[in-house]
Amino acid sequence: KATLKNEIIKRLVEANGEPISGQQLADEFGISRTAIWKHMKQLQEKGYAFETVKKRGYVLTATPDTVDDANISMALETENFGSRIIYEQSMTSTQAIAHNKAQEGAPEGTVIICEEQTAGRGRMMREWKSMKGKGIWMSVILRPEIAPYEAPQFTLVAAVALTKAIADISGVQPEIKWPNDLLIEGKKCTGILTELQADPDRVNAIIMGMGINVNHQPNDFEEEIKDIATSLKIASGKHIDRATLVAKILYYLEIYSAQYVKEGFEPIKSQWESYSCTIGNRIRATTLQDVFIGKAIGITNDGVLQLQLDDGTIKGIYSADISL
Ligand code: BT5
Repeated sequence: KATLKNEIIKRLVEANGEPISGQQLADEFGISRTAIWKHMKQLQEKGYAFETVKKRGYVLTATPDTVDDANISMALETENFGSRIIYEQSMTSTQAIAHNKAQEGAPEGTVIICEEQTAGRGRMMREWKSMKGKGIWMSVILRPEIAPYEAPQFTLVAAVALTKAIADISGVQPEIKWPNDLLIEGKKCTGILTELQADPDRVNAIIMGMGINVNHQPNDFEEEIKDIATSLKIASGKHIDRATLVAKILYYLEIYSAQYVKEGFEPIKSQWESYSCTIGNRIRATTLQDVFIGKAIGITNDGVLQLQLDDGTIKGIYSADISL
């Protein structure tokens, strides 16, 4: 049902302003004109607008400011990612739902996305603020054939994909803060959450969670994050079409995760380094057990951060919060 509506929208987008008659749509999709008319009415209720050119048919004139499946589908340029999209207005956490869907066998590239999360989360069960209609709150199910120890590298793969997509669509180039933040002028616009379903020697699924502040105004941010967060709109000065950005993220994510599986981390690592604001700086790394201070000198081919401590020894950091 949802996919037929998506197909209709796609058809009207591809028509590029040429009217298409109800009869023609009915013939193409093998349903009655009345059924087409009902779909059009439901699409209008969702925020799509059509001009009906007398006797000649429908022209699409507006799409809603949502990340619904129809809106994303019409911007998709992927082979496979995003061919299944699960969308709701409100979800507890796209991450929680993605875990269930992955367990039920959802294929690689399945996207879970919503307008608002009521229980969005970061690492270590921290809260992730997910204001309605302002951001991209989504999880993508990946099924790469890799060993569990390689999975943290996917955070870095996603960071590169996100950075490129954001730069393409907004014109603003974020920096990557190891391991899972994207920053613009020192403020966080994006957080990544990589979670696993794995056997001891094999990954069954990676649940790749991404939270992006897109169209927030400064006043939209909650008290707790107003000093540390920014949005693409604040940084670029323009309203961003979220569905287009989602499609671009899926495009790069598909390319870079395939490249990773085929060629390993190295080609992606050099891109990652070019966007990083961590490497070369003196930082403080807070791990679960300890605090280490030193100079971040690079990441290994496994994505492990190399920290040169003041006594000259080099410490590999697998997971931490970084501050300057
Ligand atoms: C992260 O955790 O940065 C990962 C965030 C992942 C969110 C996505 S949204 C879709 C999917 N579904 C979910 O439920 N989660 C994923 P971490 O590095 O632990 O950072 C969390 C910290 O970022 C919080 O403690 C706050 O300080 C800050 N924070 C919370 N909400 C924020 C926001 N909207 N923008 C910027 N910073 C925020």
